[in-house]
Amino acid sequence: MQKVGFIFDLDGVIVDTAKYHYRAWKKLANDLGFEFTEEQNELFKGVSRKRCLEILLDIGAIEASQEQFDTWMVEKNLDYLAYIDAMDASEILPDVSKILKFLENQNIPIALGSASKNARPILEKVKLLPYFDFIVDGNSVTEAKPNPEVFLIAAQKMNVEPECCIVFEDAVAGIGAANNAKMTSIGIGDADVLSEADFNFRDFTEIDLEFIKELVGV
Ligand code: B16
Ligand code: MG
Repeated sequence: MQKVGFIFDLDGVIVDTAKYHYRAWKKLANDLGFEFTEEQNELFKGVSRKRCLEILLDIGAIEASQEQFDTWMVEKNLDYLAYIDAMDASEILPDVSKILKFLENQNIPIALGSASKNARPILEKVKLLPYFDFIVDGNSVTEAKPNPEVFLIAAQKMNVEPECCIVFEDAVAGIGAANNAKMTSIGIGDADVLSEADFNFRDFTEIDLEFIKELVGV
Protein backbone atom coordinates (compact mmCIF):
# COMPACT_ATOMS: atom_id res chain seq x y z
CA MET A 1 0.00 0.00 0.00
CA GLN A 2 1.32 3.46 -0.90
CA LYS A 3 1.95 6.13 1.70
CA VAL A 4 -1.15 8.21 2.44
CA GLY A 5 -1.58 11.81 3.60
CA PHE A 6 -4.51 13.67 5.12
CA ILE A 7 -5.59 17.21 4.25
CA PHE A 8 -8.01 19.17 6.42
CA ASP A 9 -9.94 22.24 5.38
CA LEU A 10 -10.19 24.73 8.27
CA ASP A 11 -13.46 26.66 8.44
CA GLY A 12 -16.38 24.26 8.84
CA VAL A 13 -14.15 21.23 9.35
CA ILE A 14 -11.83 22.00 12.27
CA VAL A 15 -13.60 25.06 13.70
CA ASP A 16 -16.82 26.90 12.95
CA THR A 17 -15.39 30.29 12.02
CA ALA A 18 -18.21 30.80 9.48
CA LYS A 19 -20.26 32.48 12.22
CA TYR A 20 -17.49 35.04 12.80
CA HIS A 21 -17.06 35.65 9.08
CA TYR A 22 -20.83 36.17 8.95
CA ARG A 23 -20.89 38.71 11.78
CA ALA A 24 -18.04 40.71 10.23
CA TRP A 25 -19.56 40.68 6.71
CA LYS A 26 -22.99 41.57 8.14
CA LYS A 27 -21.54 44.56 9.98
CA LEU A 28 -19.93 45.82 6.79
CA ALA A 29 -23.19 45.30 4.83
CA ASN A 30 -25.20 47.11 7.51
CA ASP A 31 -22.67 49.97 7.59
CA LEU A 32 -23.12 50.22 3.83
CA GLY A 33 -26.91 50.30 4.28
CA PHE A 34 -28.15 46.83 3.33
CA GLU A 35 -29.00 43.47 4.90
CA PHE A 36 -26.92 40.31 4.65
CA THR A 37 -28.59 37.06 5.68
CA GLU A 38 -27.18 33.80 7.05
CA GLU A 39 -28.51 32.11 3.95
CA GLN A 40 -26.47 34.45 1.74
CA ASN A 41 -23.45 33.70 3.94
CA GLU A 42 -23.62 30.09 2.68
CA LEU A 43 -22.29 31.41 -0.63
CA PHE A 44 -19.14 32.55 1.16
CA LYS A 45 -18.02 29.16 2.45
CA GLY A 46 -14.64 28.14 1.06
CA VAL A 47 -14.55 31.32 -1.05
CA SER A 48 -11.63 33.81 -0.88
CA ARG A 49 -11.99 37.09 1.03
CA LYS A 50 -11.74 39.13 -2.18
CA ARG A 51 -14.42 37.07 -3.91
CA CYS A 52 -16.65 37.33 -0.81
CA LEU A 53 -16.48 41.13 -0.93
CA GLU A 54 -17.28 41.10 -4.66
CA ILE A 55 -20.38 38.98 -3.96
CA LEU A 56 -21.36 41.17 -0.98
CA LEU A 57 -21.17 44.35 -3.05
CA ASP A 58 -23.23 42.65 -5.79
CA ILE A 59 -25.89 41.82 -3.19
CA GLY A 60 -25.95 45.47 -2.05
CA ALA A 61 -25.73 46.72 -5.67
CA ILE A 62 -22.78 48.85 -4.61
CA GLU A 63 -20.02 50.01 -6.93
CA ALA A 64 -16.66 50.66 -5.36
CA SER A 65 -13.37 52.19 -6.42
CA GLN A 66 -10.32 49.98 -5.96
CA GLU A 67 -9.35 52.09 -2.95
CA GLN A 68 -12.78 51.66 -1.26
CA PHE A 69 -12.71 47.96 -2.04
CA ASP A 70 -9.31 47.53 -0.39
CA THR A 71 -10.40 49.58 2.65
CA TRP A 72 -13.51 47.42 3.17
CA MET A 73 -11.43 44.22 2.86
CA VAL A 74 -9.17 45.49 5.64
CA GLU A 75 -12.11 46.67 7.79
CA LYS A 76 -13.90 43.35 7.56
CA ASN A 77 -10.74 41.45 8.38
CA LEU A 78 -10.02 43.59 11.45
CA ASP A 79 -13.52 42.84 12.76
CA TYR A 80 -13.02 39.16 12.03
CA LEU A 81 -9.64 39.11 13.77
CA ALA A 82 -11.23 40.49 16.95
CA TYR A 83 -13.45 37.38 17.05
CA ILE A 84 -10.45 35.12 16.32
CA ASP A 85 -8.55 36.71 19.15
CA ALA A 86 -11.16 35.44 21.63
CA MET A 87 -11.02 31.82 20.35
CA ASP A 88 -9.65 28.91 22.37
CA ALA A 89 -9.50 25.11 22.22
CA SER A 90 -13.16 24.81 23.24
CA GLU A 91 -14.05 25.83 19.66
CA ILE A 92 -12.50 22.77 18.05
CA LEU A 93 -15.36 20.83 16.46
CA PRO A 94 -16.24 17.52 18.19
CA ASP A 95 -13.89 14.56 17.61
CA VAL A 96 -11.53 16.48 15.31
CA SER A 97 -8.74 16.12 17.90
CA LYS A 98 -9.40 12.36 18.15
CA ILE A 99 -8.72 11.89 14.42
CA LEU A 100 -5.68 14.19 14.47
CA LYS A 101 -4.20 12.31 17.44
CA PHE A 102 -4.75 8.96 15.73
CA LEU A 103 -3.04 10.13 12.52
CA GLU A 104 -0.15 11.63 14.47
CA ASN A 105 0.34 8.38 16.40
CA GLN A 106 0.48 6.50 13.10
CA ASN A 107 3.08 8.98 11.75
CA ILE A 108 0.79 9.90 8.87
CA PRO A 109 1.47 13.30 7.31
CA ILE A 110 -1.18 15.94 8.02
CA ALA A 111 -1.65 19.17 6.05
CA LEU A 112 -4.06 22.06 6.19
CA GLY A 113 -5.66 23.10 2.89
CA SER A 114 -7.64 26.27 3.47
CA ALA A 115 -8.65 29.39 1.54
CA SER A 116 -8.13 31.49 4.67
CA LYS A 117 -5.23 33.88 5.06
CA ASN A 118 -5.80 33.70 8.82
CA ALA A 119 -5.35 29.93 9.09
CA ARG A 120 -2.13 29.93 11.09
CA PRO A 121 -3.30 32.30 13.89
CA ILE A 122 -6.56 30.35 14.17
CA LEU A 123 -4.72 27.02 14.57
CA GLU A 124 -2.45 28.68 17.12
CA LYS A 125 -5.44 30.00 19.08
CA VAL A 126 -7.14 26.61 19.29
CA LYS A 127 -3.76 24.94 19.98
CA LEU A 128 -3.85 22.55 17.02
CA LEU A 129 -0.88 23.98 15.11
CA PRO A 130 1.57 21.27 16.33
CA TYR A 131 -0.46 18.53 14.59
CA PHE A 132 0.06 20.05 11.16
CA ASP A 133 3.19 19.13 9.23
CA PHE A 134 2.30 21.63 6.50
CA ILE A 135 0.01 24.64 6.20
CA VAL A 136 -1.25 25.53 2.74
CA ASP A 137 -3.59 28.51 2.96
CA GLY A 138 -4.82 31.63 1.22
CA ASN A 139 -1.31 33.06 1.34
CA SER A 140 0.15 30.13 -0.61
CA VAL A 141 -2.19 29.92 -3.61
CA THR A 142 -3.10 31.90 -6.69
CA GLU A 143 -6.17 29.86 -7.67
CA ALA A 144 -9.33 29.40 -5.61
CA LYS A 145 -11.16 26.12 -4.95
CA PRO A 146 -12.56 24.24 -6.96
CA ASN A 147 -9.17 24.67 -8.60
CA PRO A 148 -7.10 21.83 -7.07
CA GLU A 149 -3.99 24.02 -6.51
CA VAL A 150 -4.27 24.25 -2.70
CA PHE A 151 -4.54 20.47 -2.28
CA LEU A 152 -1.91 19.65 -4.92
CA ILE A 153 0.60 21.88 -3.13
CA ALA A 154 -0.27 20.08 0.13
CA ALA A 155 0.31 16.69 -1.54
CA GLN A 156 3.64 17.84 -2.92
CA LYS A 157 4.76 19.13 0.49
CA MET A 158 3.75 15.85 2.16
CA ASN A 159 5.50 13.96 -0.64
CA VAL A 160 2.36 11.87 -1.17
CA GLU A 161 0.76 11.07 -4.54
CA PRO A 162 -2.51 13.02 -5.00
CA GLU A 163 -4.38 9.73 -5.49
CA CYS A 164 -3.22 8.73 -1.99
CA CYS A 165 -4.44 11.93 -0.29
CA ILE A 166 -7.66 12.10 1.72
CA VAL A 167 -9.38 15.48 2.04
CA PHE A 168 -11.94 16.61 4.64
CA GLU A 169 -14.08 19.47 3.30
CA ASP A 170 -17.34 21.24 4.14
CA ALA A 171 -17.75 23.33 0.98
CA VAL A 172 -18.98 22.32 -2.45
CA ALA A 173 -16.02 24.16 -4.04
CA GLY A 174 -13.65 22.26 -1.72
CA ILE A 175 -15.07 18.86 -2.64
CA GLY A 176 -14.72 19.92 -6.28
CA ALA A 177 -11.07 20.86 -5.67
CA ALA A 178 -10.34 17.49 -4.02
CA ASN A 179 -12.06 15.61 -6.84
CA ASN A 180 -10.22 17.68 -9.45
CA ALA A 181 -6.96 16.74 -7.71
CA LYS A 182 -8.02 13.05 -7.97
CA MET A 183 -7.94 12.73 -4.18
CA THR A 184 -10.41 10.91 -1.92
CA SER A 185 -12.97 13.52 -0.85
CA ILE A 186 -14.82 13.32 2.45
CA GLY A 187 -17.75 15.71 2.83
CA ILE A 188 -18.38 17.04 6.33
CA GLY A 189 -21.91 18.44 6.55
CA ASP A 190 -25.08 18.02 4.53
CA ALA A 191 -24.76 14.98 2.24
CA ASP A 192 -27.32 16.42 -0.19
CA VAL A 193 -25.25 19.57 -0.61
CA LEU A 194 -21.93 17.68 -0.74
CA SER A 195 -23.25 14.93 -3.00
CA GLU A 196 -20.08 14.92 -5.16
CA ALA A 197 -17.96 13.68 -2.22
CA ASP A 198 -16.64 10.09 -2.18
CA PHE A 199 -17.83 9.73 1.44
CA ASN A 200 -20.22 11.80 3.56
CA PHE A 201 -20.47 12.42 7.29
CA ARG A 202 -22.51 14.99 9.16
CA ASP A 203 -19.52 15.65 11.46
CA PHE A 204 -16.47 13.88 12.89
CA THR A 205 -18.47 12.18 15.65
CA GLU A 206 -19.89 9.97 12.89
CA ILE A 207 -16.43 8.90 11.76
CA ASP A 208 -15.24 5.64 13.24
CA LEU A 209 -11.50 5.06 13.67
CA GLU A 210 -12.08 1.75 11.82
CA PHE A 211 -13.03 3.80 8.75
CA ILE A 212 -9.81 5.85 9.05
CA LYS A 213 -7.77 2.65 9.55
CA GLU A 214 -9.22 1.24 6.34
CA LEU A 215 -8.25 4.38 4.44
CA VAL A 216 -4.78 4.26 5.94
CA GLY A 217 -4.36 0.53 5.48
CA VAL A 218 -3.44 -0.38 9.08
P1 B16 B 1 -9.91 34.85 5.31
P2 B16 B 1 -11.79 27.46 4.50
C1 B16 B 1 -12.49 29.99 4.04
O1 B16 B 1 -11.93 29.02 4.89
C2 B16 B 1 -13.88 30.36 4.54
O2 B16 B 1 -14.75 29.25 4.40
C3 B16 B 1 -14.41 31.52 3.72
O3 B16 B 1 -15.68 31.89 4.17
C4 B16 B 1 -13.43 32.68 3.82
O4 B16 B 1 -13.88 33.77 3.04
C5 B16 B 1 -12.05 32.23 3.35
O5 B16 B 1 -11.62 31.13 4.14
C6 B16 B 1 -11.02 33.33 3.44
O6 B16 B 1 -10.80 33.63 4.79
O7 B16 B 1 -10.69 36.09 5.16
O8 B16 B 1 -9.61 34.47 6.73
O9 B16 B 1 -8.64 34.87 4.46
O10 B16 B 1 -13.16 26.87 4.59
O11 B16 B 1 -11.15 27.35 3.13
O12 B16 B 1 -10.87 26.96 5.58
MG1 MG C 1 -14.45 25.18 4.77
